[in-house]
Amino acid sequence: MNQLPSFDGERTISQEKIDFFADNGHVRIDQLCSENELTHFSESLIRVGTDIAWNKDIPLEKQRTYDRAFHQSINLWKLDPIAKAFVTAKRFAHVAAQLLQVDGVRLYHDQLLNKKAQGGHTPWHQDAYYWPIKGSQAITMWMPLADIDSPMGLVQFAERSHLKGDLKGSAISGASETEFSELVHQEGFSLSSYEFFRAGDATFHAGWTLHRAGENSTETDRPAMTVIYIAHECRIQKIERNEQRLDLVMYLPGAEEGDLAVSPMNPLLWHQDSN
Ligand SMILES: O=C(O)CCC(=O)C(=O)O
Repeated sequence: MNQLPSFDGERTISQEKIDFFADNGHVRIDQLCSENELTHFSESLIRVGTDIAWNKDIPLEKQRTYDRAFHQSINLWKLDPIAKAFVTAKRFAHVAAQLLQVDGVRLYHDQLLNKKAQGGHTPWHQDAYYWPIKGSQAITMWMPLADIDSPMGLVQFAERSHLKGDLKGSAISGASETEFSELVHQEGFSLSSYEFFRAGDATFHAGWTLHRAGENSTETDRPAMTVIYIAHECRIQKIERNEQRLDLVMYLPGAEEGDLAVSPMNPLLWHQDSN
């Protein structure tokens, strides 16, 4: 622990990046964490995440479309001090706050998404479908923990789809892949992805940005860490679906509809007054 690099500093990003995110619903920030810094965290993140991934012992061919997409493990920060230092990094939270254009952000939750060698595609979906958060006040950071390129399954974004809000599609599944593929065609969304990532490069996407990822056709795993941030003064919306109710219980325990989105699971990670 003593030798961990510090993420306590801020990272100011350009107005161009902020505007790009507002227009397109995603943005890339190169080397948000340097490859060298990441080497201190990646082993622990992958180990802790792999230990708790619910589908890790089921052969790929026996899994549902969603589970075949990756081994998914949530809230690593509660289990391991090294994971906690990464997930609660002020540097990453500061970028999230600038993109959301708010003066503070809290943690919603983290996840390791380890797309296994020969793992399936990640179906089209909107993250905010699951969240009991009012408005467009949440954002996902996605950071590969190794160098990766297209055959390993990179994220594809439907440009400007976040501006449409809730597209009322299905939860992530074979059905969402079919429905949203048709919608992308109908709406004429152009698609965008980034071809190559060095470990520590990151993308941020808005909660309502429609996105998917390709399959991993290689023999090498594609581990990526995500951290979801919420604006520090956002509120809990009227619950419309079971997935939101489940998220509320798991990630905002004790909070209810209409309340500020705050619980012991949502530490304040960056605020302009504490700097
Ligand atoms: O890593 C992936 O395959 C998909 C990522 C994703 O859907 C997300 O971060 O919201």
